[in-house]
Amino acid sequence: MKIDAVELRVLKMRLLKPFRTSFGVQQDRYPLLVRLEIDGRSQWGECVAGEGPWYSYETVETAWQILKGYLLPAVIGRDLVNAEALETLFAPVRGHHMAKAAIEMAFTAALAEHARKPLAKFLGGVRDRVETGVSIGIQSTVDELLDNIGASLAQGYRRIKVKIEPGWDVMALGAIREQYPEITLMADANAAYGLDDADHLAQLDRFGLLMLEQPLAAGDLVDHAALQRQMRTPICLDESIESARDARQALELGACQVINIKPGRVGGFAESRRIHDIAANAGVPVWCGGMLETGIGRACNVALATLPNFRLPGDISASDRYWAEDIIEPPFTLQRGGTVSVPTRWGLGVRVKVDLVERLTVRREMISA
Ligand code: OSB
Ligand code: MG
Repeated sequence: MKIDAVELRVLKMRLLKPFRTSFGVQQDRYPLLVRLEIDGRSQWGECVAGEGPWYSYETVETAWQILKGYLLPAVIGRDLVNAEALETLFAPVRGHHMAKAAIEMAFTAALAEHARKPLAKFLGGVRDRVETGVSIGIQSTVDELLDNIGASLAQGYRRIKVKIEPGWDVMALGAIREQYPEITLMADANAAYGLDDADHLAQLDRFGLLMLEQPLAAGDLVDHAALQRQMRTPICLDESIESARDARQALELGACQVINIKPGRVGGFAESRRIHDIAANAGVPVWCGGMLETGIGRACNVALATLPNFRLPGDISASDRYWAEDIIEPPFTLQRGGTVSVPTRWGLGVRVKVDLVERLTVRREMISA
């Protein structure tokens, strides 16, 4: 199959509520969408890069630039038999996995459609629904945090993840456990601590957390291994794992017991699958993270999370958790048991509301050979 041209767009979308992490607070999301033209048909994809270089060095601006300047010129007009062929053409560009993944995932969805299979089946998925949880940002008060958790549980979410940072950790988690001793609870620090905080972090052991996500800096595999030796709570890595190589080294070092896979962070579905397999062979469960995606990225995450070793609920909430109106149809909704149904139509499996996308677009450009 050949990609004839690619349209890049940035949308402006207001989050229903501001989202605060240890990096800062966010009210508007500027999703970068790609539309591949393949055999006269459109295939949409989403780049998950953030607005600023906090979670990753990649941003909406850098992804646009790397796509336009390097990645798209390397692939437009070339015959591509599979996603691995695309990866080979992208390989000379160091890093920039989110930019690469936007194309790789859209192209994989096109391959699935061509093979007349839903994306999940094309990837080797084994489920028709996936378990989801919510990621709750840092709140101004403990009361707000408890209200937020109560509302999420009432909606049917079965796993609660809360963002933590120094000053919003032991006290906040203690308050949650007092009110909700039994819920499946975990915390995500987004790299806000150092190994000097090991004694402090070890206090989290008493809360029976499902896991502690990314306590230390992205590059600190060795320090994560040292921290894991000092705590019972399983450490999960997010920012640290950008490739299958990172996953292998993290597991060899004992730096984590769980891996959060975000296909955008690792360059797409093919690399996600490799990480999935490495973890499965090591007996380590994985789950699918989220990046405040629109329905397009959400559909990709749902499909990926159907692979067998995605054994823990993902950050794949329903469309209405973040958006007043999603840009896809039908929107993702929460089903019984805190699950989301896997689309059964061929390819990406959801229809993009092109008129709405048009109205939300703040920047666009067509890239062709
Ligand atoms: O660390 O998992 C993270 C959102 C943006 C960047 C990083 C993270 C997150 C989330 C939200 O936790 C997950 C979601 O999309 O629901
Ligand atoms: Mg995280």
